[in-house]
Amino acid sequence: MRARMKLTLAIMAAAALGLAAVAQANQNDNINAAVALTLNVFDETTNIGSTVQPGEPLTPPSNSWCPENDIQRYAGATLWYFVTGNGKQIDVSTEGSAIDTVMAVYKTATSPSVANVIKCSDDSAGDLFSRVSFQSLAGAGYLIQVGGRQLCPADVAPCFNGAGVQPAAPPTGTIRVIARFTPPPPVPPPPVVVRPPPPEVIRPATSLSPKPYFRRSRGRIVYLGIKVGKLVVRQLPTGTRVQVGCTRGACPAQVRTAGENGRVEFPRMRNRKMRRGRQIVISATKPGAIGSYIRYFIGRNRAAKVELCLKPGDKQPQMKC
Ligand SMILES: [Ca+2]
Ligand SMILES: [Ca+2]
Repeated sequence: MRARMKLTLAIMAAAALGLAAVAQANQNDNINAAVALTLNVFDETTNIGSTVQPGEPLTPPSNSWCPENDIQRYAGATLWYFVTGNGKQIDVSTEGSAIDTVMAVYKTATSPSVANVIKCSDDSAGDLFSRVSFQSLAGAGYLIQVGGRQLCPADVAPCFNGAGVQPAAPPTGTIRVIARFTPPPPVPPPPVVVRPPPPEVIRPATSLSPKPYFRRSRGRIVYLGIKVGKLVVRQLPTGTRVQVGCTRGACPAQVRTAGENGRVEFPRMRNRKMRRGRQIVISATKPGAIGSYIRYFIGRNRAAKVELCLKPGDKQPQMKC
């Protein structure tokens, strides 16, 4: 009873605010005159003088499809509204109405019935106001029925059981209806995948400054290989370990580590004669980096360079750069 006293006070407050004065007449008394609601815009219409049409589904005829608080509800002096689904959640409420309302939503544009009712509500919006939320289909029509909550003589169930217990006259006054669309909850962003940075790639520049290495024999020049001018390895990340060796012991194994200038030179290769068929092998490596593996194949009077890459930690090349 306290709630109903609150509603009385709410009605008085609404009257003070002139709520009833702006309400429209009940032009949407009948189903085929349902008023189209604009989403997020209040409609204020009085149900004074509204009726229940013959065959109109009332809200509800039994508590099997409006079980709120397990008390049967019965809407009288009904008004009808219409919304078009937008594929999102739609929330319809009578909050702020001047009377105790009951509401039902039907998935149909023309013929509401027990078979197509979606949901009904008596007091879901609090303070005896009604609220129905439903997932709409884009383009589908929905009829909304709102009436005054029919009161039984003692306000106890059953209000109306078709066995002769008749309800009292339904409350009438300004009914305020709003349909809001509720966007679906935001989809959480995909987890950020933190990928490790790509490994550093060592791509040195090398030079031998080679000159043909030959001897004269009976007035003819016989090419024996090349003579290294100087072996310089440049464009090295700081800390790169550069190792130089030759096949058939043609040169001593040598190791240098690059400083900030990114350059190392191998003085023991200076003016070194490399006979045809020998190879100079240069590897440049650094922990965690893709290293460089270079072979110079000594020919008759030139050196052919082949460069491969070393996976981090490997000593033999397994990949092309
Ligand atoms: Ca009606
Ligand atoms: Ca109610």
